[in-house]
Amino acid sequence: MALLDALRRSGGVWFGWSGEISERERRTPKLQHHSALTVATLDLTSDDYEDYYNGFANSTLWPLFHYRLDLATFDREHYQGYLKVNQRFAHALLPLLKAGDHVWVHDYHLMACGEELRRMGCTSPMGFFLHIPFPAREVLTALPTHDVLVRALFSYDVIGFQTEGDRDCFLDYVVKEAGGRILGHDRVQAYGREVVVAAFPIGIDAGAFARYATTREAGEHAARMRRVLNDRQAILGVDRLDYSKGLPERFRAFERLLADYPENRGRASYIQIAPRSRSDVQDYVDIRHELETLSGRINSEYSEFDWTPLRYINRSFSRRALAGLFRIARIGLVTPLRDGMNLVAKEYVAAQSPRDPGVLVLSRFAGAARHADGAVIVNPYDVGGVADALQRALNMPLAERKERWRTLVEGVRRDDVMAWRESFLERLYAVR
Ligand code: GDG
Repeated sequence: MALLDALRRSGGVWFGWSGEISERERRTPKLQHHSALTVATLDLTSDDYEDYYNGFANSTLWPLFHYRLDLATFDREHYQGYLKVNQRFAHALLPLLKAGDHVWVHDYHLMACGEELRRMGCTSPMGFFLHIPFPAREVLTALPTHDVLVRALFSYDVIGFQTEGDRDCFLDYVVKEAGGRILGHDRVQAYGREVVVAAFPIGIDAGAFARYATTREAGEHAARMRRVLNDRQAILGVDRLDYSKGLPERFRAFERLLADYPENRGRASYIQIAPRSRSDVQDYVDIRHELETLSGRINSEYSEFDWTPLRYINRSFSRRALAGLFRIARIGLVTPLRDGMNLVAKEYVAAQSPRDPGVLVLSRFAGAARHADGAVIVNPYDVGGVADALQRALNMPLAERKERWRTLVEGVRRDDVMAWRESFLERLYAVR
């Protein structure tokens, strides 16, 4: 989404996994041409899907980088699968590159892709952007192959992180584990190379999202929701069903709100939209069961025949429908235990009506909290603290809501996806 319109304008190739599994290990990608944009994709084999995607990417790197050492598995076969797919992607990409091209690689699935491109003689300027947090050195070093992976990152010319905090963790590793040197002007030297390392906080297309919120589809969803709410206040969460998003803690915080502030019984409803993701990984099955149990408990304890406290929905909605729901929710509840940025927080802000904006309750552990002065910031582990914040937000006077929203929306509009993309590309284009 973030890159599509830039690629459409500048022309270029989007290259990645097709999302399909097939047993034939093709070396050449499938190409689809959309005027100046070419979409090139490769399928994964079922072994790749297990070892690379479900394995090293989503059962090792994802939990580890989100500080969940307890969930991370370390399996050599998974790691070999990760390297193999990264190499295969590099081999398939190389013939598509032309002189003067720039390569921008995204996220933890493809950290080792640049190294293979360089090994094959690719001299194009290459950038890498990590969408998820970069963990503290003490956490990263639990990964048996931490040094190989960080070394691989030094094949890129520009390494981008979501926040200064992530960048600092990376630099701490490079200096203390790899004997690297920080040279100033975002330049860092290690493993015999000099690269740019900087923070580029990602944003959204705020204008487009605000427009979604006033479309007919948005209005229809908002009206349906209003009918069931029947003048009650809505607390809304929208997250991929992932253990990093802090959903069990969030359910408990809502339960605590009803217990500690009983005036909200029959007056506030919590709607949680959580489309399933990575359902082949056991930890995702486990969290689903935990949430089903919790929502059942809360609803059976507090429901009235004319009031359902918690609506927990496991399917996805269109972006316009989401925008409509965001607009009428009094609280946008975004409480990940760790998150690179969290775009839902920004989308909630963009979708609000200036005349009657809602309140963003945001975890301090989301990258988005770094530039969110108008939000009510919470510690998601502190269930009672989140319940107190919900109570405060539910009772916040209109004048304060407006003031907080104005501060927030200014940031969301200024640090939008275009600014993110341009600031990264500027650094990449400056590479000689
Ligand atoms: C990773 C990092 C970083 C959600 N439900 C539906 C739906 N969504 C959309 C949201 C939002 C996107 O998915 C989720 O983005 P997040 O940023 O919240 O989280 P991750 O998926 O974990 O993304 C994260 C991000 O990369 C970007 O760098 O911010 O930290 O983890 O746009 O609205 N979209 C639709 N239906 C749904 O039901 N259409």
